[in-house]
This record gives sequence, C-alpha cells and structure tokens, in this order.
Amino acid sequence: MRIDVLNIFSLPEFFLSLPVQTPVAAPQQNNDNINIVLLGKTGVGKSSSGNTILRENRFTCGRSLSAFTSISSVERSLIDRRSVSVIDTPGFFCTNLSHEELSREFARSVFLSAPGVHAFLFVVPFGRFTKQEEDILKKVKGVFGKDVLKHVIILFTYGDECIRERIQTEIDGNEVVRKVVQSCQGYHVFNNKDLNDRQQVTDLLQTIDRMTERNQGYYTNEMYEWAQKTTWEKFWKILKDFFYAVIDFFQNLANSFDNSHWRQRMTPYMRL
Ligand SMILES: Nc1nc2c(ncn2[C@@H]2O[C@H](COP(=O)(O)OP(=O)(O)OP(=O)(O)O)[C@@H](O)[C@H]2O)c(=O)[nH]1
Ligand SMILES: [Mg+2]
Repeated sequence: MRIDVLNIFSLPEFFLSLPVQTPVAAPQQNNDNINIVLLGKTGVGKSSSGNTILRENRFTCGRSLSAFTSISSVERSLIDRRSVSVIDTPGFFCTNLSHEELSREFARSVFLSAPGVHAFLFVVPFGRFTKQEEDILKKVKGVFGKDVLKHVIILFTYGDECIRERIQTEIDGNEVVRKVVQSCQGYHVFNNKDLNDRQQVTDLLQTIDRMTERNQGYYTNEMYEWAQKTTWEKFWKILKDFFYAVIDFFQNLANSFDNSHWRQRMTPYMRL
C-alpha cells in the first residue's frame, strides 16, 4: 500500500510557474541569410519542397516503400540575392530510424543551421491532414520546446492537385486544420512539379521575413539546448519513483520487524 502524503506531485507546476530566464530568439543581424528546416511525415514532399526553394534537384526524392531521406543534410543557394540554406530531415514515422536516431537527426538539423533557424516548414500534402500530423506537431514541441511554434509555417504540397481559390475556404471549414494553422505562423502552398514558379518561393521568403520580424529574431541553438535540458517530466518521474522506493523500503522494514513482544506489553495500557 502506498502512503498518500501531501500533494507533493503538484510541485512541478509550481516550479514551472517560477520565472526563469529562458533563451530568447536572436535578433537578425542582417537580412542576407535565411535558414529553413523541413519537417514532416515520410513521403510528404519535404525534399521536393527543398528543391523547389533552391530551384534545383539537390535533394534526392521520389516515391518509395521506405523513407528516401534518412539523414539530415543542408544545401545552399543564392535566391533573390540572399543566401538561403535548406535543411532536409528524415520523416517522422515510417522510417527505420529509432526514436534516439531521429532525435539525433533533429539535433543535427539545428546545428547544421547554425546560428539558428529562421523557419521550420511543417510539410503536409494538401487534403491529407490526419491525426498523425497533430501528433507530429506535439513531438516537434517536445523536441524543440513550446516556443518553436512561433517559428513554424505549414507548407502544403500538391498545390498542382488542388483548386487554389478554394484552399482558404477548405481550411476555414476544417476545425482541426484551422486550429493548427492558427497555432503556427500561417501556411503556404507549393506546387513542387513546377520549379520555375518562383513567385511561390518569393511569397514564402516574404512570410519568413515578416515572421522573423515579429519574433524579433530566429530560433537559436541555445533555445534548442534549453528545450533539451528542461525535461521536467523526466526529473519528476525519477524523483517520484525514488520517493516511492524509500516508502516501500521502510514499510517492508516495519513489516519484517517482530513487534509482538511490544504489543503484548502495551496491551494493559491500551485497555485503559
Ligand atoms: N504532384 C505532386 N507531387 C509531389 C509534390 N511534392 C512532392 N511530390 C511527390 O511526392 C513524392 C515524395 O516526395 P519527397 O520529396 O521524396 O518526399 P519526402 O518527404 O522527402 O520523403 P522522405 O525523404 O522519404 O521522407 C515524390 O514522388 C514527389 O514527386 C507536389 O507538390 N505535387
Ligand atoms: Mg526526403
């Protein structure tokens, strides 16, 4: 039996509510560099979107039963006279990578984009937003910290297969997608079958600029390291397990202690 002591387990909330100095976005020094990280499920068009941004087939892409991209890599190009770096990552789910390997790849993606990330593009094929996408966003927050959503833009692919004029209406009519778009920094639509449509890239870069201005900077490596360190849940779980182990230990000790002799001697007093 476990003893229900004072509600010690509400302490994490107390500690989390304490004002702490969290790293903030780093101010943009100049407007010449943009670092973009592509995130999303396997096969949604991350590498293709990277190629569209860079206007060249730099990342390998295609349809496959297993994931095409298995390690994070960076490619750079001069776009509208600015140096744009695109970091392609392996997809969530459906990869053969273990949870640890995937986490390591995300860490690599942040370090490849040193000194930080101007935009995380969360890639989703238009019309295929599922529960898995919601779960991925939760994981993204888990890996990069809750403030990461200030730097995330939804990038819908398969723009060639949807009616552009209806996209906003469709988003408004779908509560889940609408909420996700609102929790991030808006959306863009890409047709990855047309690398020559440069307007779609120019529009995206403008949105990233506005977002960076609003955030007064970009997502930094320090923010990532902070997100990794503050695994309060893990800390409290260890503490809680330790606490229960101590209680169990003393209870077992008390049970094994032969106190019949003391009980016998105390019986007359108990009757009083
Ligand atoms: N029609 C159309 N096909 C697309 C578009 N974007 C991607 N595709 C196709 O989708 C398939 C997968 O694209 P990838 O770019 O390899 O997807 P990925 O997310 O990088 O996949 P993994 O690296 O395996 O995780 C390819 O066959 C692409 O040609 C798009 O906008 N329109
Ligand atoms: Mg890929």
